[in-house]
Amino acid sequence: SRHQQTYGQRALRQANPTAKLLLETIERKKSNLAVSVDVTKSKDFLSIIEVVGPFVCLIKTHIDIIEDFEPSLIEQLQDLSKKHDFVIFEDRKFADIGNTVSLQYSGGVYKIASWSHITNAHPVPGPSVIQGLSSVGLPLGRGLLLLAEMSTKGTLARDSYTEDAVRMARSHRNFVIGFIAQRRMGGIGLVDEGADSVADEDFLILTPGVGLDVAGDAMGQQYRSPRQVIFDSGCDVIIVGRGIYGNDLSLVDVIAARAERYMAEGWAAYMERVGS
Ligand code: 5BU
Repeated sequence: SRHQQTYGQRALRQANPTAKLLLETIERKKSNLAVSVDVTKSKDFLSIIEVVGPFVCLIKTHIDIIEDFEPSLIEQLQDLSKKHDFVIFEDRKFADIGNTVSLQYSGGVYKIASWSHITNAHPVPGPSVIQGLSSVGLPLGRGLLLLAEMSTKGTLARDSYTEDAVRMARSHRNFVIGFIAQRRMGGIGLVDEGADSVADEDFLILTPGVGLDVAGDAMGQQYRSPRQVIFDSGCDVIIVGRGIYGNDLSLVDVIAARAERYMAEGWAAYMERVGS
């Protein structure tokens, strides 16, 4: 039984403001595409976001790879988020004790909690990583994704580790809005409805490792198509990086055309899933 409710229906039942915002944005823009902007120069970062902005529900960042970072970059990112109506997700992958992650999330150079609607954490430290991040993010209305699975060859995030991640999320439903994973997990609409499923929970599943033209890269990345991710595996958001901006920072019209193509494929797979 695949997840057949619409994004809009699901938005109505979300208590976390960020989960609601993301589902409403997807419905409004008719896009379940997130673009991961993994470039090292501020200028390229901003110009890619300006081009793909109209086609995405979310922009995913690795802010610490920007070589010429200045705080004004964040203001420009926030301006683009308002102009193009997308949610911001800093893919920080926190993985330390609660006290340390709370400082990494709120402070340092990047002050991630002050601007990123969503961030993520590895479950490896146990529930304390959620407690630490939640102490900062919950009062700000932020949302957290747990890394239940990864897209890489040989990932250790599988089997009982993945199941424990779902249990950890379940105990922190006010702040944990879903998972980075390769298939739907938790609650209604499970692809394989396990004994552990809870009928009324609705986690968001954001899925990296999406590409239409190549099977992977030279460093263990593995790609699947938007249809495999959204229709076959019941995930909610496709995350695409190099498949859209290219390895050589292609021309803007090429980037726009690719974003439009992934958006169309992601939405068609969703329409097929909900049966309309
Ligand atoms: P790509 O260019 O589409 O391969 O970029 C994928 C992005 O998603 C990149 O920023 C990774 O850090 C991120 N990612 C991933 O690829 N696989 C995972 O399992 C996780 C994150 Br978690």
